[in-house]
Amino acid sequence: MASLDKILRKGKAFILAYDQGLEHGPVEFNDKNVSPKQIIDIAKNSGVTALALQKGPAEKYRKEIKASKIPLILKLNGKTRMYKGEAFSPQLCTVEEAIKLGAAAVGYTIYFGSEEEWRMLEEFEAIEKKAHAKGLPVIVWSYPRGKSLEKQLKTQKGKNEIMAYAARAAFEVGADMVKIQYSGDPKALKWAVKSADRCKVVISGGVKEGEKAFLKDLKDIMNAGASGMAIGRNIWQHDNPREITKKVSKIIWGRSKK
Ligand code: FBP
Repeated sequence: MASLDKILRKGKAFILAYDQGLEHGPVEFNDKNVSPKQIIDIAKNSGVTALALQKGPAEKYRKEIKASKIPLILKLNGKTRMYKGEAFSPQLCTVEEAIKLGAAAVGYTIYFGSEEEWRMLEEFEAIEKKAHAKGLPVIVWSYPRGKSLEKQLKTQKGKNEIMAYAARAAFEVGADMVKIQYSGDPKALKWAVKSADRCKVVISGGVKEGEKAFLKDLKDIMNAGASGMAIGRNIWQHDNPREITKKVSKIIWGRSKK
């Protein structure tokens, strides 16, 4: 198993996600967060253990990322919101490019359940093999999606089952860490973490929420045994990103049970 040590502190991760420029578009940004430079500044000496980027920003801000000493997670696939077909996220970057950019880990989204699932599994298999041969850990953004899941994802029971399946499927295909979306049920998350076995589970931040609700979820998530968070909008869309970053770090390292 490739070591995740570079992106963990005391076994926990706080990943700052900034691939939304491709996934959602600049509609998510404002004058304070539209540049990767601003995000690197938020992450510096803040408790953040890694920054997740697409290839373009990672290449153009290579010098700043290196100087910040924040480990880089390079996302190897992605898609835009302009695309309306059955969920599919094609590979945009290789393991070799990630290594050249000094990445500490690579990330890949799999939309389990999509009609295109097999294509992502094929691409992922090649990436996982290459990355592990080079000692690079692999993180799966495990986001079950697609027409076949629409009905199941409408109920809490369905959401819980799918969350655990997302975590387990990533473990089965060789991921070292899996990033899943929280169903809102801490007991179900505990089962998802157990299902992921030796694959570490981090939770994705989601759309910007009120701070109180966001921090409450975060406490529940850490107490359920997650290994950390991979947050984007709830940090850099916050009025005071440095302040919320500190609060998140305090919960990740201060309050969790394991
Ligand atoms: P957020 O914390 O902003 O939700 O970011 C997490 C993330 O996984 C990003 O890495 C990614 O760009 C985005 O969510 C994808 O979200 P979706 O596919 O749900 O639009």
